[in-house]
Amino acid sequence: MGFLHGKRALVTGILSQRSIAWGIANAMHREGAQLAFTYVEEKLKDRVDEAATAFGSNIVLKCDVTKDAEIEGLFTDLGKHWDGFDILIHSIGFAPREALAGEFLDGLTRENFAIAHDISSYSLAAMAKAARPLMKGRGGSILTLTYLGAERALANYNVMGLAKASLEANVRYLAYNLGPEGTRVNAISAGPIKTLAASGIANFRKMLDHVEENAPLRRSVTIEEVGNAAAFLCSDLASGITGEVTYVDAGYNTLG
Ligand code: 0WD
Repeated sequence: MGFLHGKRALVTGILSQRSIAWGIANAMHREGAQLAFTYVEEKLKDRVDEAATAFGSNIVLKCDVTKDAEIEGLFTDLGKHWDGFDILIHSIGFAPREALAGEFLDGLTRENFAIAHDISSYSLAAMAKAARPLMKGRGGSILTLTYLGAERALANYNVMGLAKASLEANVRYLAYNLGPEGTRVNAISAGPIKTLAASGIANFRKMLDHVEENAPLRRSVTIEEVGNAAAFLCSDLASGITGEVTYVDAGYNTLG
């Protein structure tokens, strides 16, 4: 029996089989969790339907996190399938492409800043708030994905680094807020992985090559490795861990 047997998990952010969320869903399915999924817009629904089928689920719900009504509606709809659930995977991030290339100040506008923070950080707290009645008192777990650019100035990551710094603070405040009712909140800081979102970052291949040459493991990480760590962090095996950022990056962050 898998270590997530009996757990129900809502997975956001599946866009393709390359998505980090795919690796997470795969590991959670293997460990016995029941899964539900979200999609952002109608034209992407078919892909998410395919993922759901692959993981034995028929719960696929719409949620564009820029819309309050869709966040509320998501959990109202989920409540019709499940009277409660245990795991919320937030694998959502976005910044306008022009903000993810070249100089930080060149791509900086009030609008780019707002969009990056709204979709990549605010959405975690907004989803946690709307999910609260369904997650309360179950020993549940919320997990998001962050990146080293939150703590270090990295070329091209720019305004997304600010949004990820906000996201990591968000994890700590949510963990403090939801801890008394038994819900844990954590982040995985993943090393660079070639996904659709990553391809929006200028010179992404260079970042990947640099990690592969220099990380202690001399390679990058896979969505399977992030998925395994996510399954652990959201399981009862990690019942003492909350408010943390866990690195799954082949050790890259430990370099001086
Ligand atoms: O190297 C990487 N790939 C890393 C990614 C390293 C470290 C962290 N991350 C983070 C990302 O910043 C993101 O938070 O992991 C998370 C998942 O990213 P991913 O798996 O790399 O990317 P992808 O498969 O493209 O999924 C991200 C998704 C969106 O895809 P697009 O390409 O459409 O932006 O976030 C979702 C969407 O599925 N998303 C939204 N979901 C709900 N409402 C919205 C929205 N408004 N916008 C984007």
